Amino acid sequence: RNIVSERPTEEMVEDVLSVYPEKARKLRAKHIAIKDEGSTCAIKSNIKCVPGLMTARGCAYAGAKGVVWGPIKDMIHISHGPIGCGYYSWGARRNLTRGVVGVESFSPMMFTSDFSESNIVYGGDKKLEKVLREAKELFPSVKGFSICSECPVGLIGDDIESVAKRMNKELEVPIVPVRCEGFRGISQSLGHHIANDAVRDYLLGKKERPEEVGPYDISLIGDYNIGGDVWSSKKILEEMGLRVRNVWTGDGTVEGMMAAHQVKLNLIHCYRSMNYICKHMEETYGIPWLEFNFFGPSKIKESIRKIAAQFDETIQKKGEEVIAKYEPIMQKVIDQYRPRLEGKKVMLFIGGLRPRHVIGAYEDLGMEVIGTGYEFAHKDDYDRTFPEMQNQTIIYDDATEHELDQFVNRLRPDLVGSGVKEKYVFQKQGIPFRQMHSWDYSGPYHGFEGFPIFARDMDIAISSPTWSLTKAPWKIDKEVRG
Ligand code: CFM
Repeated sequence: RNIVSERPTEEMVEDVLSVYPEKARKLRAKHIAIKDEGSTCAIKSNIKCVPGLMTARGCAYAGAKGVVWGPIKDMIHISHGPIGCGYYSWGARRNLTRGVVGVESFSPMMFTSDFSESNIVYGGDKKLEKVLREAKELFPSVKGFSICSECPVGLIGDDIESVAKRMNKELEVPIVPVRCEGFRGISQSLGHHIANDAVRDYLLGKKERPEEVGPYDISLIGDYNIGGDVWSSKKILEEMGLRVRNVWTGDGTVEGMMAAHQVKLNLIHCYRSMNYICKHMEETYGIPWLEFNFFGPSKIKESIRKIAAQFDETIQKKGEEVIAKYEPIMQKVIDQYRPRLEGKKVMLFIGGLRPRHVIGAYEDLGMEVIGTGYEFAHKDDYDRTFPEMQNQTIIYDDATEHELDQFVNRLRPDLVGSGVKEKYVFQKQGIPFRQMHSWDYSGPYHGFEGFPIFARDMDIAISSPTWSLTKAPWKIDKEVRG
C-alpha cells in the first residue's frame, strides 16, 4: 500500500487505481501509460469521463468563447444565456490585448444576455436582439459580434442563426452565431472545432486586402497572447524578415480573420485548438501549414530553422542571425538558473498542447519532466508527445483529481505545473506549483523574451523557503485533534 517510488511503476499505477470500482478501474487504466523502451503511444483519449470521477475538463463553451473567439479584440463576444458562464470566464485566461478598452478592444470586458427564467420559458431571441442593439449603440466602434451559446440556448431550441442574420443587416457588422453549448462533446476540444468552423463560415475569406500577398506573408495561428505570448513570438518572426499579417486569435482583429486567406504560410503553435482551420485553408486556398514550438531556446532554435527552410536564402540567413544574436543572451539565463534547477523533477497536467510543448524549456534548465498529461488531447497529440518524453515517465489522459494527487504524492516531484483547480491542493501540501494555463499573473513564456521569465518563475517556485514552513491544513487539524 501507498507505494512511493523514484520512478513511476505499473505497480504504483495499479495501486492508485485500486480504490475505484472494478468497471471504473478498467476504464481508467487505459488512459495511463508508462513510457519505456519501444513502447508505442497506446493510450485512450478524447472519450467521455467516467461519471463519478472528478475530471478537470472544461466544456464546449469554454473552448469556443474562452479560447478561440474571446481574444479577437475588436469584436464583442456575447455569452448568450445565464450569467454564470460569462462571469466565471471573465478575464481568467489572461489573453492580453492592446488598444483603448471599449473603443478598440473589448476583450477585457464581459457581455452577456443574462438569461432569467422567463427567457428559458418563452425563448431568448428577442432579448438577444436587444442586447446586440444596445451594445452597438454603447460601443459604436465595435467591428462585429459573436453569439456564444450557453447550454440552455440549445436546450430550448432558440434560433440564434436567424437573429444573427437579421441583426447583421440592421447593424451592418458581422454577427456570428457560435453553437457552442457546453453540453456538446466531452471537453472544451469540441468547442475549438465548433469555433474554427464558425470562423470558416462567417469570417474567413470575406474580405480582400488591396495589397498583393508578399512572399514573406504569414499568419501566426494558435497563439492566444496569454501574458503577452503573441508579442514575444511575433518579434522573432519579424526579426527573421517575415510579415505577420494575422494572429489567430491573441490580440487579433476581425479584419485579420477575414483576410487570413491572403498569406503564403500558416504557422501553428497550438495544434490542438486550431489544426482544423489550417487543414481547411490548405484544402481550400492551398496554404501550407507548419507546426512549431517557441518554448525555451532549444525548441525556438529548432523552430526558427524549420520555419526558415520554407523560405529563400534571405530568410534563412536572417534566421541564423536571430539565433546567433540571442544565443549568448539565452546562455546567460541558463548559466544563472541551471545550477539552481539542475536535476529537479517536474510533473505537468494541462490542456491540449503545453504538456508536450514546454518539456524542452524545462530541459534547457536541466530539469526533468517525469510525468505529463492532458485534459482533452486526442490521439494525434499523444503521437507527438511520446517522442518528447524520456523513458520511465508517466503519461496520464484526463487524470482525475484522485489520480493526480496520488501520482504527485508518490513520485514527489520538485514542481507541479497545472491549473487553478489543482494549484491550491498542491500548495497546501507544501509542493511548489506553477499555474501553466495563465502563467500565474506572469508571462510571456513564449519566445526569447519569455524564457528568462519562465526560468525566473520556476526558480521562484522551487527555491522559495515557504514550502518547508507550511503544513497542510488537514495535518495541522489532525495534530490539534490528536
Ligand atoms: Fe492550446 Fe492554449 Fe493549450 Fe488550449 Fe486551454 Fe490555454 Fe491550455 Mo488552458 S488553446 S490547448 S484550451 S495551448 S486555455 S492558451 S492553457 S487548457 S494547454
